[in-house]
Amino acid sequence: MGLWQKIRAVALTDVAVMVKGVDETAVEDIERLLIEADFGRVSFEIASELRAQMRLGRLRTEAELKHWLMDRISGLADVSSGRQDLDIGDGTGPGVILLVGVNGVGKTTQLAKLAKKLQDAGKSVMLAAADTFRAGATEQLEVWADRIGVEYVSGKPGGDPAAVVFDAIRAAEARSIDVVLVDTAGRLHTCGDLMEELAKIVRVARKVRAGAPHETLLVVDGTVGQNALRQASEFSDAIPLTGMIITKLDGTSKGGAVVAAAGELSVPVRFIGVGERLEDLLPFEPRIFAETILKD
Ligand SMILES: Nc1nc2c(ncn2[C@@H]2O[C@H](COP(=O)(O)OP(=O)(O)O)[C@@H](O)[C@H]2O)c(=O)[nH]1
Ligand SMILES: [Mg+2]
Repeated sequence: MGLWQKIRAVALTDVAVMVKGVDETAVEDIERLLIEADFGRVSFEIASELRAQMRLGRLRTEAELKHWLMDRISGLADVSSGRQDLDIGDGTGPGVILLVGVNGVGKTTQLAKLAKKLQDAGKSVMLAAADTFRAGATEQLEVWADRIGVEYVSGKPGGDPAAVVFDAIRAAEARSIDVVLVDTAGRLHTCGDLMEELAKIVRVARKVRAGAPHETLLVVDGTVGQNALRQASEFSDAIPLTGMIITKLDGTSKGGAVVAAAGELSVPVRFIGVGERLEDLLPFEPRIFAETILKD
């Protein structure tokens, strides 16, 4: 059962509810359902606003309740201030886009998808394999680069990731390439070394190319629940984030946690990953997200 079906079941089956509007028990049930759907502390905010609506005698029908929740969830998800396009700098040199996040969230896959998107938009792209930590990470990126038909720069296994970024930006400058997409290592986000490594990558990128990194996107698995906020705040403490990508939203109406985290940190969600194929990356639309979360 989806979230909306559950809400409907607890809130709208009662005849009294239909007559008088959503009642206190129903509000508490909805609050619990939001918590279960990973909305975290935002659940309490939504519930208390719902309670206020209830006291005013609003939200008497199923349509009214659904509409109100939809507005509330899309408002919550909307920290983008309308920004959609990727910032790739002023064109005097390559734009630098960094993807960061813990292991297995889908960084390398989203990087490939972004490369394809940029290429389709007429941009030349270079991939930088700055995950020198995990065995096989460079090969995985090379396979994508070949498939998409873009260049890549890699380093030695165990080598300094910042050096790969340095080389990639220099190579992109020399070849007048528009965008460098940097893949980074994951490991545990609690690992201090990783955060230092990322901070160094940012410092080096900034030194080689003014304004770089133009985007630093945190990739978060949309199914991880409350871990999302912890991951997001740890990365955001270490390096400035310009956006988030929520992955693995195919076949799940989860993702509430990531959106709640985005809201809490004021870091906009920019894209969502909805599958493993190159075309499975969509711009994040708060309204569509809310509709998906609350689909019948
Ligand atoms: N279902 C689904 N799987 C994804 C998505 N994005 C990535 N994956 C899969 O998640 C796994 C880890 O992806 P990878 O890009 O290697 O993660 P990384 O460790 O962060 O670089 C792979 O099996 C991907 O195919 C997505 O949007 N949906
Ligand atoms: Mg990877």
